[in-house]
Amino acid sequence: MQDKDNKELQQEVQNVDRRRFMGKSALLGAGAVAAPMTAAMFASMAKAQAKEAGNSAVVHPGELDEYYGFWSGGHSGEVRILGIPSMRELMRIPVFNVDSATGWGITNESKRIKGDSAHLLAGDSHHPHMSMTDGSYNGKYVFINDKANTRVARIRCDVMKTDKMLTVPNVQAIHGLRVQKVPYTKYIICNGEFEIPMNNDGKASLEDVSTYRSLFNVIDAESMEVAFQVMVDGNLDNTDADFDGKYFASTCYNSEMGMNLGEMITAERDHVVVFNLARCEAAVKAGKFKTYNSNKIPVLDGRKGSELTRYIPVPKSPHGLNTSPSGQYFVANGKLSPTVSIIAIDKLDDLFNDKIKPRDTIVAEPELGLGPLHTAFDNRGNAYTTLFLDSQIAKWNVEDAIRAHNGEKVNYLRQKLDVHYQPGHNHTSQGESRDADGKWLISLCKFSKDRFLPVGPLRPENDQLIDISGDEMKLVHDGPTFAEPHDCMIVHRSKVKPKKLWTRDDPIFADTVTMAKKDGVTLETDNKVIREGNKVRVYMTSIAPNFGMNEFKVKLGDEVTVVVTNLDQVEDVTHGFCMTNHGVQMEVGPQATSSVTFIANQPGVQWYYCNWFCHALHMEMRGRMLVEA
Ligand code: CUK
Ligand code: CUA
Repeated sequence: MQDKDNKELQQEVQNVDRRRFMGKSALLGAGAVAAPMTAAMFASMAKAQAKEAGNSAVVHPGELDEYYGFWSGGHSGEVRILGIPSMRELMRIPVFNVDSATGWGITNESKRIKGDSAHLLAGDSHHPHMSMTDGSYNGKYVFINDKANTRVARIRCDVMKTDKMLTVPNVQAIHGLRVQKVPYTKYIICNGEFEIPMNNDGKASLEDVSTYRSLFNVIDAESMEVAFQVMVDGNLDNTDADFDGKYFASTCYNSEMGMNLGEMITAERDHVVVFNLARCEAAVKAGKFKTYNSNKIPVLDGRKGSELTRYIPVPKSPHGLNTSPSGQYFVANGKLSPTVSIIAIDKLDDLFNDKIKPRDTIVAEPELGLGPLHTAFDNRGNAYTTLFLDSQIAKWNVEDAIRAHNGEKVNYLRQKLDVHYQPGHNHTSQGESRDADGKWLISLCKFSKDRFLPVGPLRPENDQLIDISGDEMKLVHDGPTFAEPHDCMIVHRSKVKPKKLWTRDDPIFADTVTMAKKDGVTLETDNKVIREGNKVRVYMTSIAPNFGMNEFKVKLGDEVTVVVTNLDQVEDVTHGFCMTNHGVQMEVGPQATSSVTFIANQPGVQWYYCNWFCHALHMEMRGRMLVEA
């Protein structure tokens, strides 16, 4: 299946190349150049053309991108899908926000998924990461954290909708998030960043910071429940997993447990905390845990001296933590230090068996420039580190950095490229998986300054596309983005298989189907009003350009639930439902059911209409709610 896709893609790429080449030579032929082209000229031109086309950022109208890019939306709370290399925004997936277009946060289905946090209107999403099998993306889920409200959500990639959300207990502000890579994504790992008292019930002294803790969280990817948590010393920041299924590592700042900036940066060194998965699972099984805040989640003690963790000292306030796709190294990015620390993963067994000291796992600390935040990798042994203060990407060679550390005279720095401006994360095509392919690099720049037309005091950010396929990095595209993508991941399109229509047994609206059954309603055929006291359930179908019901009657003050089932089987024929003057609207995809509940608080005639353009008679697709006073 995948091979077939790759073949198809290759064929397409060849066709594109041919078209582009013919276009250019035709242009040359038609121009004012009178001298006839020699065969040699033609050949060298073809060669130059072929090299350029090998990694072209041009995607012509009607052509498809080679990669899906999943972007976090920062404090917009959403996730976005971009096509790479065109950088065209393809879709927005509302997650922690409320979305007017799709009704996310408004419909009953989305409120059920949001669960105990459905009343929250805001979020701060930083780190989108796709589930993996044996270190390769498997196209099943994308997970994302909410720093603002301590949540983790899951997006189902077959429909590109959020299907699970969890508020993580015992911690505050989920920050770094990644997935277990090997043997498969059984767990999502994420960091509780802000330290809080254990228990945080306001009963003990809040001034006594000695009870404040930050926890590492291990969440079951299928059930989306917390499997266990590990208490650490210091504040956790970013995290990543190895390619052996054995270790997770997190950067850890504020080992001082300071409560203000000055106190947080006094120590010369902070840590990378390494977690031993097998030992943690065994400790949970053996019951060696405590519980807090009246919930049952096992909390293991992974503070200094524990069997479950090791603390590797690194320069103070490290930030990004990235595993090299070869599976050999964890790279911790210095932030305040101009260096990154390279940890050899094959030394961790010895570290956990106390045969070596923590610092013995560090095989190099190359100096790269000011403000290293995050590192990405290609498939040729090179790393790309964002330098926030220098506004640059440093390209360096990992093995050369290790040789230099061992005293050899080699220059590990390959190139520094100016980016615009102040980059945070960067990401290479498939670079966090085994399938790093060294084609594209995205630099997520926090400021765009002079790069775009001014649009008022608030400016867009700038996600820059960089061609890394050659010896030199080349900036090829500026991409303005709205607040505030922190991170992205880039997956080959052959790995993602979205559906074209919903299936009637989809779990996202299964509870609504159950409710209809209880009311004796068959959603696919019935158009019916069910009254129960002052609760009214209105079931209707839709087929372009008609709702199954042109009018229904309720009484002023009734609680009305409208359930719409879209019977259209045509790809892309999405209907909507909006009740005028009631602040509710929703998307109803082909073959899906959506529902929304509101109070009929205005007397008289209230029109409802379809708000997703579906048909030449889309404007006529409407009906009346008759509200009797
Ligand atoms: S953090 Cu934002 S630039 Cu939340 Cu991944 Cu480093
Ligand atoms: Cu149905 Cu527009």
